[in-house]
Amino acid sequence: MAECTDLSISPSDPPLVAIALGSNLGEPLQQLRAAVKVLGQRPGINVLACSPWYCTTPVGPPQPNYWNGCLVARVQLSPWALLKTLQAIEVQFGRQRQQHWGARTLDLDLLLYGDRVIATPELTLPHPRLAERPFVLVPLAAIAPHWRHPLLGETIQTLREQVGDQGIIAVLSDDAGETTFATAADRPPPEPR
Ligand code: PH2
Ligand code: MG
Ligand code: MG
Repeated sequence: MAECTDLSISPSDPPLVAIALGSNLGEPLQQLRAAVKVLGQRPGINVLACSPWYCTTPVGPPQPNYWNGCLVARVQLSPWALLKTLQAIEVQFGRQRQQHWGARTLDLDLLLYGDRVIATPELTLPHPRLAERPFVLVPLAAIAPHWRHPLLGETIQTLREQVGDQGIIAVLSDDAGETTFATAADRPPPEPR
């Protein structure tokens, strides 16, 4: 008889997941902070860490700059149940089905679910573009540098070093309450005296 036992999840060991957050419409920072709170209030989702927020240049069609961040959570939901939850929260925050790679009030992307590798029409894990995107790897490396990409075998920190800082304009730490600009050129001009 064919065995069909999934040993990668056991009830006593809820898996860690990494989720990317992005917004470039409405009040992005307010929406992102509210989304972290809403996610953490959902049954079966325990948010363990949230990165600083990064202002990033848009990838795709012309549109406003994004604010991006990542969080790590422990979940007691299947990958598909978690995906449905993320989609429902996007809708709750006014997300419209929009242009491919176009502007949005809230984007929640499931990046990693433990070391699971999944390829179905509705869900691909790890996220297929995770290793290419500074706007994902820079925040993720801030909270999960040692997590290994289950297909590439490299750590998030190594992948982050490989992609560099392209498109990262500024970083805002909610703890420090301070915005740091990535390059002098992105700094607003000083106030005239
Ligand atoms: N998301 C997209 C398309 N382009 N660009 C940046 N900088 N950040 C994003 O989160 C982003 C994007 C579609 O999900
Ligand atoms: Mg996205
Ligand atoms: Mg998305």
